[in-house]
Amino acid sequence: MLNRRNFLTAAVGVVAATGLAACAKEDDSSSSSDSGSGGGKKLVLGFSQVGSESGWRSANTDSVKEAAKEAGYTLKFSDAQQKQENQISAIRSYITQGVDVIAFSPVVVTGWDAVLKEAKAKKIPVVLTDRSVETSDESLFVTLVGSDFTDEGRRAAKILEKVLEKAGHKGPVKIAQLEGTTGAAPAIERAKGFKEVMDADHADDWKIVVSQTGDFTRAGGKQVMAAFLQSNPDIDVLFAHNDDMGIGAIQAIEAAGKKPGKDILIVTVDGVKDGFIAMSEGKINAIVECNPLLGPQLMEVVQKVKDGETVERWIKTEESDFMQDQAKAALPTRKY
Ligand code: GZL
Repeated sequence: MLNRRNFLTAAVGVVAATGLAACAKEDDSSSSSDSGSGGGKKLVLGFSQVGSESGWRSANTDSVKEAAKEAGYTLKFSDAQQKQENQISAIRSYITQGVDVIAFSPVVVTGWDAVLKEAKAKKIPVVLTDRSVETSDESLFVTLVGSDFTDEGRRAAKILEKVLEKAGHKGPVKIAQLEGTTGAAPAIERAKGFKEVMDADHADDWKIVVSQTGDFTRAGGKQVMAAFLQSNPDIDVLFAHNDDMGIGAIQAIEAAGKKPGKDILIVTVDGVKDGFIAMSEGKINAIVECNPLLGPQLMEVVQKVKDGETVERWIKTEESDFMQDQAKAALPTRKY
């Protein structure tokens, strides 16, 4: 995972990787490297997607496909159904096919070095999108196009302060946390960022009384929240790592005869349309946005990498945060 510490060490990686990309460019010099804008060989991009587990993921897939079409690239796309082995197989297949660039959103942070070394050996540059990986060899990927999940966790805690104040909550705060997919960068980092603020500013009044993965799905959120309510009926707040688990949890909260957004205050991450609808209905109290529309930025970077240009090590996306009273006004212009 990229953070300030390894950001600097990564700079070296960029040179190595760029050199790699340049090699890739050289290897391609035999065939014209035109990206299809005016004749010549179209850039071929191999993309391995996590799956279709959430509204965020669907919007992200649409953005990648539309942007590749717009750029005139040949896109080879695979849906891994949230299984790392499927992503590794897809990446191996792209290597065998000799694509120009490989891009993927790694379902979990570990277990990628072997296949990324195979791509490096074949001089195929790799771009991470959405989620990052943990690796000791920073030259195994050129850049990450995606959000700062740790900051999203901090933002969730900060906006929860506003939600609690608006709700007039006094005294200790018992928090349930619905975590994303175990081992996934957004799950690890959102929990880390939230805890940073909690430890710094709320060590004596906030407590995470229960925390478990709902795997970023609605079904997972509903099932785990129902179990939470059995073991911890006096939960004050739910922090869900994505809207879909929050929406699933709302169903469990209502089935238990409680009012989501009132009896249990809810903060989620993503900002998909259904999340905004739930917020406009008063069932979610605040949403920390995580932008899935990464396609255009990704295609721009892919072209630069193919052309052997130096790119930033982490290309972050712009994001906002929304309180419940902003939901209705924001809904008509939401792009996903
Ligand atoms: C975040 C992304 C996460 C979303 C979930 O960038 O990886 O995965 O928050 C999605 O909705 O399933």
